[in-house]
Amino acid sequence: MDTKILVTGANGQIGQVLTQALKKHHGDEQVIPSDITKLDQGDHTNFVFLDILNEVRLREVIADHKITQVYHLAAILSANGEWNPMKTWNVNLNGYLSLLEIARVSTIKKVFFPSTIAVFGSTTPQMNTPQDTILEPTTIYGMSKCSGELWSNYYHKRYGLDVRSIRYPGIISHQSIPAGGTTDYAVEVFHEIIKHGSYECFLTQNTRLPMMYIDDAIRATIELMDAPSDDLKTRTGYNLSAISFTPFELFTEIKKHIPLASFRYKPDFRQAIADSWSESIDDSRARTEWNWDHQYDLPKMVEIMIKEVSKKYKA
Ligand code: NAD
Ligand code: AKB
Repeated sequence: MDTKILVTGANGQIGQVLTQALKKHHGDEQVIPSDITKLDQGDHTNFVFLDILNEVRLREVIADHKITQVYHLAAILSANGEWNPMKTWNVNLNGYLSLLEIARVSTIKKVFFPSTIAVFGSTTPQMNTPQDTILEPTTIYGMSKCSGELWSNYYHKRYGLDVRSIRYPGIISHQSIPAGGTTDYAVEVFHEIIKHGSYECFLTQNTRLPMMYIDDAIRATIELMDAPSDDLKTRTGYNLSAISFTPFELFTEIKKHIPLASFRYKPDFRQAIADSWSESIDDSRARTEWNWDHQYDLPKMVEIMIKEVSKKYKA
């Protein structure tokens, strides 16, 4: 059977870039992007409206397109999740359970579930967080993703469904302006500095968090999904790491390019979320089992972000 890929939440920060990368990798016609809203601009090829909570429609889209793989990105992120915990649980976990149940008895052979560093909590070792560790998240987003990981593992062990997952760190990209997450400051800052020359950060200057440039995240996702199944011993979520920095370190790097840039700090409720997460991650298992290696460090990421975000505002 031909590979046919459904991407849910395809219009989000990761989805927009991943959809294009999947089209390049598998062919335009093989990829069906879906979301609850349509983008104003950009590539709408094969786009379908799909609310992950509409099980009937989900079943219909999978059957109509004879879907064989799903990249299930649809979710509500950490900061937004706290405004409506029940809705977040419903979208992030119940939506995922409907998909797993359909996958078990349909044409679907492989599922990608994006997990997150939000599965960690204040009882998790914060430095070099191990793969197998204490998972006691305190956000509803982290709780839903932690449960999602356990369900992924269950469906793999019990039904042989080929579910693969990465615990993404905060993703930094220039293609869209993310909203609703705790790591978003590291993207927002580029837009604000380039537009206005100043930025007020919602985290304190010494809040260290694991981060990753989008190209590394997309390559990791496709490499994990292409890896031989027998090599993958972890069916909850792989720890994945690239860079780890504080707002102060990021802003110092930005100042090397834009010396007049000014920064202030005004922590809000997102500070407590960030404080409960890890500072750095041990991803040696991903490096051993499917040869993961990051390519972007802080200086390289900052240079590209300034160049690409500047182009947007010049245009
Ligand atoms: P995003 O918020 O930018 O995009 C999520 C998309 O899901 C949006 O386009 C939204 O319209 C869609 N969506 C929301 N509710 C839906 C529903 N009921 N049905 C269908 N679609 C719905 O998120 P993102 O940053 O692109 O993240 C994608 C995935 O990766 C998420 O599952 C997220 O938890 C995970 N992740 C992201 C990051 C990051 O830093 N971006 C880090 C860790 C994990
Ligand atoms: C968020 O901040 O909620 C996301 C994540 C790390 O999962 N970027």
